[in-house]
Amino acid sequence: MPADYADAQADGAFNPLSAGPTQDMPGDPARWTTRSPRESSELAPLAQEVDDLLELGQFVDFSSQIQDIHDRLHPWTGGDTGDMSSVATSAYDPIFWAHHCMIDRIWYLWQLKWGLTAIPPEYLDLPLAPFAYTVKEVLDPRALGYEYASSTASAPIDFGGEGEGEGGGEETPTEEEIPTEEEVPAEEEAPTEEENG
Ligand SMILES: [Cu+2]
Repeated sequence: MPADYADAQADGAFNPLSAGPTQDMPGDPARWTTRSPRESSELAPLAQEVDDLLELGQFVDFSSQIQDIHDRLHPWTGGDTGDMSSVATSAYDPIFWAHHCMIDRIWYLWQLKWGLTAIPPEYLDLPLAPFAYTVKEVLDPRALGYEYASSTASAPIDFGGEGEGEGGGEETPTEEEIPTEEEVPAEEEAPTEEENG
């Protein structure tokens, strides 16, 4: 368990990553979440397993193995009594969100490696109730307003037209499309009168 999540205190105050408040549930009054993590050594093979996972070109293999990796982290963190071991309470633990972000990131890295055409087309229009989205609408995190840092090298981000006009969008820009330093105006450079027209 990383200290950022395990330590109850940070900078002399309560560490909000260490536990979260639950709400009143039948037979389980509002309280703070708990964990009972297992041995760190149990997680040692995971890094290699994730590398191997990204080499699986068949969606069905990838999907079942990422589900398995996801499933193992819940009881590892929660142990016999902790909230991460229970579907009803796991999302109250702050570490749940880091765990699910990592699963989502691996899924995105797989998409970047194998392409959207590797996803069986019959899944793309399935609704994701209760949300007003279909599968194909949530494949690209950039469309949802976020991005994963280590994935930006191969997939430039379009921040929505605030930039200098080139280099955004879906495709990796070709060399001619990447503006040279002279072509990119300095931010503080005011337009001349002629340019203002
Ligand atoms: Cu989960």
